[in-house]
Amino acid sequence: KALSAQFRIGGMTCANCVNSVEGILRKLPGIKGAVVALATSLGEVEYDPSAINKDDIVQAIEDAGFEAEFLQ
Ligand code: 9UX
Repeated sequence: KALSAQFRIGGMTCANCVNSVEGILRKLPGIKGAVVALATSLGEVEYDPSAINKDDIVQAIEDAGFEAEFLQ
């Protein structure tokens, strides 16, 4: 079953950043959906916990040059 989790993201300064973060997330295995909002610096992913975990998701975002932290 897919889980959904919210994260705070740092380092996004324009709309293209949003597109690139969403694109990175959507290409990861186990990600069912990803949305990121520039105005609030918040994002939400829907993911399959048997395929990917939160640490992997944070790592992928940080590898792209942003910061990320799950809210819970
Ligand atoms: Mo916009 Mo984001 O020019 O890394 S793409 S700042």
